[in-house]
Amino acid sequence: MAQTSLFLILKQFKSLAVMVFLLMVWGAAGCEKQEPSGKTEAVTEDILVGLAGPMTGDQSKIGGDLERGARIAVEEWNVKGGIMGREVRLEVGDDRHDPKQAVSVANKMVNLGIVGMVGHFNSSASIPASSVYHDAGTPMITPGSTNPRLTEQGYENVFRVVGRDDQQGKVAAEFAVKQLKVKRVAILHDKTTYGQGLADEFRKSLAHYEADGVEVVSFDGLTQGDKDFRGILTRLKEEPLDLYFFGGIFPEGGLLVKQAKEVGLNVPMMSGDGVIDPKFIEIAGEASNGTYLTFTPDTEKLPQAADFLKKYKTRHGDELAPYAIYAYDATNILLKAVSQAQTTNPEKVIAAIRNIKYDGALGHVEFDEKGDVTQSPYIVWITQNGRFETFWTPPE
Ligand code: ABU
Repeated sequence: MAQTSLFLILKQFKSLAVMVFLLMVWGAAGCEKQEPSGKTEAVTEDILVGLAGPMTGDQSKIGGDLERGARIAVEEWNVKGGIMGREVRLEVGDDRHDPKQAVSVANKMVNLGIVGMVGHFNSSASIPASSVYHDAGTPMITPGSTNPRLTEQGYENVFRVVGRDDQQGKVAAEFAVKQLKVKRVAILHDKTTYGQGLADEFRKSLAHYEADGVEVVSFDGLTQGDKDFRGILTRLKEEPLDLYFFGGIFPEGGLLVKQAKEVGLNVPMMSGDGVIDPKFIEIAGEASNGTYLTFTPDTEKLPQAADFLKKYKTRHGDELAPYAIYAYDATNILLKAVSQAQTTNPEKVIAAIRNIKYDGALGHVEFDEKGDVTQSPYIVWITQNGRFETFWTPPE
């Protein structure tokens, strides 16, 4: 089979000749070699890429998508012969979208000698974990964390291949006011770094339209993991409202729209990139129809995404996996940087990521001085007939 890598074949045979060959490759790769910067390379035969996200629990669909996307990238590099003659291997950590667990995963990854981290997904995990990677000098590229604070810390090792919630909140507010013509808006959030942060950004952007009579009538936090939001939704129903906004992730987002219909709150919900997952539609059923969401443009329409999507769907089926492609590109950027630098020395890999010009499945990626992508990617989607469809693109 074409994908059977040289490394797997080598592992099958324990002859003396193979052992000698492996030792030569290992030596040539400079395991534990001292780089000019003074930093010691990881003591490992393989090139280890870390990946972490919510692999178990209510957001595990996203964690699985990330892992499947990253594995395709790793496999493609190994089919090409690895990097510097070394096999690339993925080490997966489960942070359960819990900040403490994320720090624990980060420490484990650093101790394992990863060349860099693809992760974490949740901003509430990425931000505390980023301090661990920063102290260790380990590069980190998140495929999903959008809270602005992540790249505002001044950490030279931190990057993201997604946009930021200040950009996302602005697009959501512009759409709500100029397209939906809303005047009275309620805002809910899940009290997480991402959810409350996005809700704050949406509120800030709406404030620019106060002179047009736009008003935020309430701003309330829910508890992530709760299952019954009928109380607060019933209270919102008593208000004259045009829209309610939710900053949070699909498990709560799905319950909110479902229960809103049950209590008779018949105005649309708008939310962000944490809700765009097929599980949202599965949870909410028909009530999901008419929900507006900010996310990036449709990858199905990107010619450069076609090969990845074909490979992904052949292996894992047609179910939408919005963040798999982000993990795929993030992994490729990290590995391209290692390949360009021809070393796993973290300072050199970070410098290579900073200067990268990468044409991947999502298009062209370059990073600004903070580690953010140079273009704001957000458009508005709608849920219709049990599927997500692109709906509105902000004017340039
Ligand atoms: N940006 C989608 C949700 C992940 C996060 O930033 O927490």
